[in-house]
Amino acid sequence: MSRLVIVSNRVGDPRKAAAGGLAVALGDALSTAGGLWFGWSGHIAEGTDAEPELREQRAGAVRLVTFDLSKEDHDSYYLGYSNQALWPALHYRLDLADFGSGFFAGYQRVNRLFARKLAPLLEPGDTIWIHDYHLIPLAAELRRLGCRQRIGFFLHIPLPPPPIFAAIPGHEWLMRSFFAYDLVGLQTRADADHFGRYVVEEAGGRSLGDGCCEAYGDRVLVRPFPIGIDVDEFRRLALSSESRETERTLREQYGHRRVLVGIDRLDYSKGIPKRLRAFRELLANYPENRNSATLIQIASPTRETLLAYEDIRHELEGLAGEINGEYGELAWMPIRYMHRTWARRRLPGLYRVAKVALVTPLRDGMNLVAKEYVAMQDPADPGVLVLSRFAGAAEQMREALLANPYDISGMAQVIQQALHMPLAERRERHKALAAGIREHDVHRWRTDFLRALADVPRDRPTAASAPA
Ligand code: ADQ
Repeated sequence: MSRLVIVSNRVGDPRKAAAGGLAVALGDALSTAGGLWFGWSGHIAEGTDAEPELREQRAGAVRLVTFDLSKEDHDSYYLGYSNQALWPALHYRLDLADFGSGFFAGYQRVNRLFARKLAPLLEPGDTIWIHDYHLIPLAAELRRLGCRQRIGFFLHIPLPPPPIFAAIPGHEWLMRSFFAYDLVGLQTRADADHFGRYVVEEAGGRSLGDGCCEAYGDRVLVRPFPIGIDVDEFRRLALSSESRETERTLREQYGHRRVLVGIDRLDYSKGIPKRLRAFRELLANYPENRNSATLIQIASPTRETLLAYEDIRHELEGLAGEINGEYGELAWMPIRYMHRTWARRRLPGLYRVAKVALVTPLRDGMNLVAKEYVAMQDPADPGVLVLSRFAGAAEQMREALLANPYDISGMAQVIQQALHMPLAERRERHKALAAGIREHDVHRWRTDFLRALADVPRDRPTAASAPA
């Protein structure tokens, strides 16, 4: 088996349970295969001029190799192009996208830096797996340096339809960059269809079937690989003292009430304000839930320095305060809002106590919280998952109660249905959902992707696609 080299913007220590779908899924992948994980250390270097040095740590069988970014590179590549241009645009939020001057140059410069630092560490037989929107052009940069290894790419966030993708300045260049890979993995069939449509409608190329796309005189294989969770690992977490203690405390505190839960990074794509508004509407339209239903919303801090994130934070604090002010009683607060990251070990306890999970993003690549919630339910008396039809997970999890997060009254109705669903229906839906998350777990995701990458026929010149 060839050595696996994973490249992502941030390198996570697979021994530590981190908050963030990417770190969790890749930690699982690397611990099994061994190999090298390469990326930014998360630190900003003092001074700006010197070429950054590589640092190496070992985590069991895995080598973790990282480097620092200069402040300028961090601001333009990471905060700028990745998180103020690509993140909103790929989540269909062109209104929030800032294609500011200097961002794009920083993005190109740092991708070149990644390639320059990584290329000397590579061995001829390596399989390279690059992750996410920060590093779309990395394969093209590596090809330019002569790397001929198999290189796969996985996009953790959505790939929007052609009219939205084509609004990104430089979209042609971005799309050409995908063609330097052997395999491009996307979360859903819909994302893969969008890619194929762009190739035909915007690039004048052809979709040759079975995910093979042809354009720019080159070919790339583009397929959906829906990411999953490690069901057993997550269930084991439920046995930890932290999880059990959390469950016990919550049951004591909320024993006779119905707990609903929302767990997200505090990001505008997650639709938290609309969720809170729907919960307010539930209390207004269905008064039997007053003094009974309690929404525990945990929103972990993320990208705090960006204005859009500060805005949403203030909006949420205001909303939670308003709703509690309007409906709260001395002995009951409708919303418990916490702006912090919960230790991963405590999450199972919270999922188990919740009768309903509200996973209602406006747009999400997949959403692993939906899968974690299902994994933690008691099959004999399971809770109900309310899932946005715009989460990638909705393509697989059809037995959830699907909701349109833009329709506040409709969402309130769905929450009401979830809170009052008969046991037989809850069991039936849960059974199907639990089978699905077990079948499409993180191991299946990893092995399907790596097998497809190993199987790509290599009958093309590998440097052909590097866009200028
Ligand atoms: P994220 O946007 O980070 O990931 P998600 O899939 O929900 O979203 O993963 C979140 C992970 O972080 C889960 O394991 C969850 O338990 C944890 N987490 C979230 N909020 C937390 C909190 N407040 N406290 C503690 N832990 C928290 C990106 C894409 C997703 C895609 C993943 C994986 O945006 O669409 O599913 O990558 O590909």
